[in-house]
Amino acid sequence: MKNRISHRMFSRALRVIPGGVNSPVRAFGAVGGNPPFIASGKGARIVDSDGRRYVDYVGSWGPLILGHAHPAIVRAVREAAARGTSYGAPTEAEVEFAELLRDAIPSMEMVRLVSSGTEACMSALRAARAFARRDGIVKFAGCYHGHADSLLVKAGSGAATFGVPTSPGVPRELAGKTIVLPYNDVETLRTTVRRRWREIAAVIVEPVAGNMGVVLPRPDFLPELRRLTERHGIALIFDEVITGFRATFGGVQKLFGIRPDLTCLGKIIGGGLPLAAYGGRREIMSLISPVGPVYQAGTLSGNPVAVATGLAQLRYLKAHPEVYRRIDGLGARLGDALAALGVGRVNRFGSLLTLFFTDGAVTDWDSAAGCDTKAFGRFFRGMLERGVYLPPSQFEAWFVSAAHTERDVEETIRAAREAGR
Ligand code: KE4
Repeated sequence: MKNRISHRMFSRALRVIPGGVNSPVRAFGAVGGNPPFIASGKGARIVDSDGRRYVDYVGSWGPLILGHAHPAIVRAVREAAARGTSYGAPTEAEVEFAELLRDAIPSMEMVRLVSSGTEACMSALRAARAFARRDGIVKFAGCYHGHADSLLVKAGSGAATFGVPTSPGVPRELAGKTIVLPYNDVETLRTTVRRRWREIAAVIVEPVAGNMGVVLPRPDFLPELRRLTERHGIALIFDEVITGFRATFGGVQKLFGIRPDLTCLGKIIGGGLPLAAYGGRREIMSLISPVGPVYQAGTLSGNPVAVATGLAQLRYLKAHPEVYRRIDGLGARLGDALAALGVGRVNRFGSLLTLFFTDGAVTDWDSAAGCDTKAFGRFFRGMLERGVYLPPSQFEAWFVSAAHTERDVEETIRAAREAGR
C-alpha cells in the first residue's frame, strides 16, 4: 500500500478523535480517500508519514505566506520559547504587535489579540451588538467567519428573513437573530437594510470571499455596503482573516478604499501559530473589558511565542514588499494555465485562486454550489497522486506562497493537464 503509515494512523485516529481530525475539512470527506498524515514541511513542499512529497497549496489554510519552516519564523519560535512559552501577563511585544497592526490597517484604531479567527469574529460581533444596542446581524451565504453560534446560520425561507441553524446545538432563537443574504446582491442588501436596520447591529463580510472558493466582490458591492451601514448606524465588519496581509501589507480594505468599523484578522498575522485579532473604531473597542462592560478574555491571548512568530512574519513582509508582486505573478501563471485546461472557471485574487468545476461564472454561493464536486474530487485525487496537495474541497482557496517557484508552478500545471483529462 502506498501510504501505509497514514492509513494506519487514520484508523487509530478515528478511534479517539471525531472523524480522525481536529478540523472537519482535513478528513477528505469532500474529495474521497483517506488523508495523508503530514510529517514535515519546508518551503512550498510537505512530506507525509510515508515519505511522499507534495507541492503544497493549502499552506495551513493561509498562514504560511512565506512557506513552511521559513528560517526567520523558526528562529522567532525558538528564541521566544526559550524565554518561556506563556506568562498570562502583558509583554512589550504585544504592544509592538498591536501598533504594527494599527499602522498597517489605520481603521484598527485599537486592537485586541485572541487565538483564532472564530474568536476574533465572535468578539467583534459582541462589541458591535453592544455599541449599536441591537441584536440582529447580517452575513452572506458562502462566507465563513468561524464556528460561533451566531454564524452557523443559513438563510431562512426568504432571503431577508432571519436565519436557521446550519448545525444542531445552535439555538434557533439565536440563529433567528442572523439574516443571511446573497453575496454580491446589492438590491437585496438595500431592501433588507432599509426595512430592518433598526434590528441590525452589524454586517460581517469577507471583502474577498475565500470560503465558497474565491469569489470577488462586484465593484458596487462593498461601497454600497459601506454607504448603507454608515447611513443606518450599523457596524461594518470586514473579516480579513484570509485577506489580511495576503495581497498587500495591510488589508484589502486599503485596495478597495473602504474603511470598515471593525476588522478581524488571523492566519498570516500568526505565522502559523494560534494568533488572531479584532479591532477598529476607538469608541467601539473602548467598550471591551476591562475598560468597558463588554466581556472578552483568553488565557493564551497575545501568547508571547505566537506574537514573536507573527511579528517575525509581518516584519519580513514589510521589509520585502516584492513578495506580493511575486506571489501575484505566480498566481496569475497558475490561474491562466488552469483556465486554459477547459475543465472549469478560475476565480483569482492575487495569490488566492479556485478552479471551479462549472461552466458559468461563480459570483455567489448559489453559483458556486452548482459545481460538479465529483469532478473536483477526481481532479483532486489525480493531483494528489501526482504530488500536488490541493485544499480538499471545491469550496476553498488555493494559496500560493513566496516559497513557490516557477518550477513548482510548471510541475503543477503539468499534473493538472493529466489529472484534468
Ligand atoms: P479559525 O477559527 O479557523 O482560526 O478562523 C475562522 C475563519 C474566519 N474567517 C475566515 C474568512 C476564515 O477563512 C476562517 C477559517 N478558514 C478555514 C478554511 N477556509 C479554516 C480551515 C478549517 O476550518 O480547518
